[in-house]
Amino acid sequence: MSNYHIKNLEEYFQVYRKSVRDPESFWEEIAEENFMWRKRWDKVLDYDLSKPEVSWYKGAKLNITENCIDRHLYTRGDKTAIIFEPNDPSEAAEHITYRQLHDRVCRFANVLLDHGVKKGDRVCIYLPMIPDLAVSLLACARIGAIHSVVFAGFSSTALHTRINDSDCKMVITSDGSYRGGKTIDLKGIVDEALESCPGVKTVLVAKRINSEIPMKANRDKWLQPLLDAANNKCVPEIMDAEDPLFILYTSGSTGKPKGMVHTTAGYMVYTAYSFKNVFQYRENDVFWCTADIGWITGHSYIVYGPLANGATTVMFEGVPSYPDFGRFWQVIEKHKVNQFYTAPTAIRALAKERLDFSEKYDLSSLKILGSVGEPINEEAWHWYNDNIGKKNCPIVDTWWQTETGGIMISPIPYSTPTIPTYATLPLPGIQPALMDENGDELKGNLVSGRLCIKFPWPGMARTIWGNHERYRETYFSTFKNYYFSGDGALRDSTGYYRITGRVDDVIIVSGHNLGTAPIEDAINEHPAVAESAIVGFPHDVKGNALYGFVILKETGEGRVHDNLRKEINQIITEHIGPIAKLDKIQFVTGLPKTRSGKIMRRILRKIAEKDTNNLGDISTLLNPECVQEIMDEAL
Ligand code: 6R9
Repeated sequence: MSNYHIKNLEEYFQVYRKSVRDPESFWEEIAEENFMWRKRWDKVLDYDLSKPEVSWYKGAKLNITENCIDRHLYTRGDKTAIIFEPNDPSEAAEHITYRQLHDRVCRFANVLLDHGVKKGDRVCIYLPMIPDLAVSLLACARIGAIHSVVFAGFSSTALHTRINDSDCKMVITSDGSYRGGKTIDLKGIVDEALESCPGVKTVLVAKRINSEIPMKANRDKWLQPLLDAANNKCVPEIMDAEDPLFILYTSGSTGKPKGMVHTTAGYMVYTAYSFKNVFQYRENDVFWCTADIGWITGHSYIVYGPLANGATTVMFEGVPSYPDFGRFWQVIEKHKVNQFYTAPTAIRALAKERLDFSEKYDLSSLKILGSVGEPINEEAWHWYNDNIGKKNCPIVDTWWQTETGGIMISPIPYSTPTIPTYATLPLPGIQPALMDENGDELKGNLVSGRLCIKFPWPGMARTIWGNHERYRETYFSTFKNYYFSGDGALRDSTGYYRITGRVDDVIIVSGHNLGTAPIEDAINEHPAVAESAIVGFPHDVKGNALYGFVILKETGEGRVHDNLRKEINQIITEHIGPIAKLDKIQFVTGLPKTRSGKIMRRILRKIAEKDTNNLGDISTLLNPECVQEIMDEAL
C-alpha cells in the first residue's frame, strides 16, 4: 500500500512521478487494495475532455455504504464511527459505533423505500449538524437515491430553487436547529420553500428543538416513529461506478447555482485516498472537521472519506463562540482529537480573542492541523501553529473545490516541509498547470497564472445537473482540454503552489463562495433599486466582506438611506441567506461601465479596497465621470 500512505518526501516524489507516468495503474492499485467491489471494473479510465466525458472504473459495481460501514463490522463493529458533540456543552455527546451506524442507516433506508424513494430519485436534505444528517446521506446512498444537501443556513428561496432544479421528491428536515444561544425555525423555512415545489411528496421531520410546528397532512411525517418501526436490515442497491451519488450546489459567477454531480466509485476512491494521506490517519485516531455537512468539506471529510477508512469522525453541532471562544479547544480536549481541520475565517475570529481561551485546555492529543476554504494569511497561520499546534503539528493548507470532490494540493504531513500561505504540492495523481492569458501553459517554476488541472482524477464532478453544456462552458472552454478552477496561483522556485484567489466574480466570504450575480439580482428586486454591483474587500475575520454599490431609481430627497440599507440586507437574507449580507452599501448615481455595458468591477474593487492610486486607464469607460464621484463618497 505504498502509494496509499506516504512516509517521506522522497517517497512522495517517487509515487508522484509514477502517478503521472501511468495514472491508470496508479489509480487501479489504490482501488484494488482498499475497497470492497461487487464486480471489478473493465476499464480504469475513459475520457475525452473536449466533451467533457470522464468515467472511472467503468463496469465496476459497488455500494459506497458497504465500503463505509458493512465491511468494518467484522473488525471495527464496536469502534466509534461518529462522535456527535451537541451545541450545548451540557448535553451529553453521543458515540455511535459502526454497528449502531449500520442499524440506523438501514432503518432510515427502509423508511425512504417505504415512501417510494427509488434508485436515481433525488432527495433534498435540509438538516442541522445532528447525527440524522450523516445517517440520511448514507441512507440515500444505501438505496441508490441521489442526495442533495442544502446548507441549513440558506433561505427558503435558495432552498426552493435547489429543490426544483433537481426535482427532488422528498425533503428531510427538522423542527428547528440550535445555533449558539439561538434557535432557528427550519421547518418554517421548508414550508415556505415548498409553496411551489410540486415534485415534493413527502417531508420527513426530525425532532431537535421540540418546538410546536404545523405538520401538513399527507405530506409531513415525524421521522423517529418511522425509524423505530423500520427493519434494521436493508440490502444495499448495487450501483454502477458512474451512477450519481449526490448533487451539491455551488455558486457560479453568473446565473443560478450549479448542481455539481459526483458519482459513486471515483468519489469514494478519491475521498478515502486523500483523507488517509493528507491527515495521515492511523487506527484509533479521532478526526474532527468543523465544516458543516452542507458544504463539500463536510461531505468528503466528515462523512465519506473518514468512514471509508473506518475512522472515528466528530460531528459538531455548535459554533466556535458558544458558550465562549474556548469551545473548539474544549471539544479537542474532551474527545482527544488528533487531527483538526477548520477554516481560516474561524482561526482569525478565534485569534482575536484572549489566549487563555485556548491555554486552559489540554491540546496535546493534536497531531495535525488543517485549513481549507480560502487562502490562509500568514498571521493566522502563525497563530494556529504557535498556540494550537504548539509548533509541533504540521499544518496542511488544503486547496480544493466542490468540483474537485477532494483535496488536490496540500502538504503531506511529516513529508512536505510547510511554508505559510503555500498549499505546496499536488497529491499524487493530480496534475496542476498554470496558464497565461493567451491560453498557453506556463512551464517551469517562478510563474503565476490561472490554475488548471490537465488530467482527469477520480474525484472530479462529472457534470452540472441538467446542464452539461454549462459544465463544459464553465470549466473546459477557457483552456482547451484543461479543467479551469477559477483560481489564480503561483509556482515558486521549488515548485510549491500558492493560491492567490479567485479570478472570476466569485467572492469568498468566511470561506463561503458567493457569486456576485445572485446577490445583485436579489438587491435589484427592491422596488427602490435601479442597479447594483457587488465587490469584495479585505476583512480581518471574514477574509473578504461585501461592498455594494447601489443606484436608486429616485435619488429623491427624504429617502432614509439607513432604512434602505436594512431593507436591502433583508432581501439578501431572504433570497440567499444571512452569509451574503453586505457590510457596506454606498448609494451612487452611476456605475463605471465598458462601452459594451459591462460593469468594471476591477475599478469598484480598488475603490472598496481603498487602493485608488492606480485605477488604470479609465478613459475608455462609457462614463468615466462617475468614478470620481464614487471615490469621493466611498465608505
Ligand atoms: C473545499 C472548498 C472552492 C474555492 C476555491 C478557492 C477557495 C479553498 C483553499 C482556497 C486558497 C485554500 N479555496 N481552499 N483558496 N487556499 N487552501 O472550499 O470548496 O466551497 O467549492 O470553494 O475556495 O478559491 O476555488 P468550495
